[in-house]
Amino acid sequence: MNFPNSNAVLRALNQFRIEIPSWGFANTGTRFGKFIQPAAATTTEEKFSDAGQVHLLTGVCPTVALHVLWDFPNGIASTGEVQEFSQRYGVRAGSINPNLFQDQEYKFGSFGNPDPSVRRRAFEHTRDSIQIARQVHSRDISLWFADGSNYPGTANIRQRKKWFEEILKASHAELSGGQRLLIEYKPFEPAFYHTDIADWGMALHFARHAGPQAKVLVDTGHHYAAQNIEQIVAWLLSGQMLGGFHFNDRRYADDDLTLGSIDPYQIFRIFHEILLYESETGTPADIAYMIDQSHNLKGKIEAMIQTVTMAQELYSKAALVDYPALIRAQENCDLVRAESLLQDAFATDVRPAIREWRLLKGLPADPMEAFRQSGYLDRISKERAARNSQSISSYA
Ligand code: PSV
Ligand code: MN
Repeated sequence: MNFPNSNAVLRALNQFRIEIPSWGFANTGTRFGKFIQPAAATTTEEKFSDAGQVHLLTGVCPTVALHVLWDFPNGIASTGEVQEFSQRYGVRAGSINPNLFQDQEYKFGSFGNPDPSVRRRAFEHTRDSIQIARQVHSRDISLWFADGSNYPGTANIRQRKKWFEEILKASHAELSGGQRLLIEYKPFEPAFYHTDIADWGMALHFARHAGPQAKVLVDTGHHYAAQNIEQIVAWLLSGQMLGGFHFNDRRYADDDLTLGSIDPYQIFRIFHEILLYESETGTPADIAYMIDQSHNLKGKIEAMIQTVTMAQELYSKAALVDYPALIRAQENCDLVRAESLLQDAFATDVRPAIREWRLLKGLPADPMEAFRQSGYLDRISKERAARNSQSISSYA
């Protein structure tokens, strides 16, 4: 390898794992419509099969995030088959995502709904999801809420905050020892006036109030355009409140674009804050790295391999920062030197080192090429085309 500190890259690659979302393999769209792909997964088994391919070729995606409503069609009764798929396709169940936004009851919210029977139902679904997570040996339950309102004066913001506090605390009480509740925030969409958990401060408040096993989940797409996400990350790390990430990229809002496609330096800076924290404290940060992307136009499996590869590259680059030199430069207010240390690491071409690492691990040097050569896409396109074309006609 032709750069200093290349061992840091190998160490980083050995420890880096990233979770892929089951919904990234399914047909998705925008509110203007869906473009159906012949190879898209329509069953939980197919999602496991596709996730298994990504892990087989990259070696760093051993878990798949599951959405309860979409992947456990019979609720807790589906856990047996999920375990079977896990065995068959070589990827474990990862974070479990309750769905508190899709059913008609949730039109005016879930934990923040003025109707106590809906709040009760939302709590029960969360409790069942925690039980599902236990059954499939999964640690994290990721909570995202669409709750909010569209017009001033239509919702009692303080009252809803209180309901959230109560139900999150009651949900936390359902966790077993090793489990965690991850609380995600988002400033807007689908609510366009107020959102009940709009930013990291609100998520942090709710997590602290819920109990010690609750942490904050940062979805990189859930910020206003100019927000300094790495600062949020640094603050959450310093309070041991950062539980996980949903990675994706964006140009305007929650665009669900491929990680690093628009602003790779931002993801690098996020990884830098984490690796700096780990190097200074001497302890690994207990963070679940997850991808939250569903590609509407790109081939889904290719897009996932592209994302995972990019995540590895950016993480490896961040591992190249020379910390002693950085700390010296910061102490001396040597601004250009300090900034250059980040820029030099970011500019390093780590791809040859990653290829070497893959070969060392018995993985294909180029997972994308290996996927294209594998014939998997042709096979599933043929097998799934009929079902997917039916969904075109039912959609029209
Ligand atoms: C909402 O925008 C979100 O980021 C949440 O994490 C959901 O679980 C996911 O997207 C899929 O809808
Ligand atoms: Mn998300």
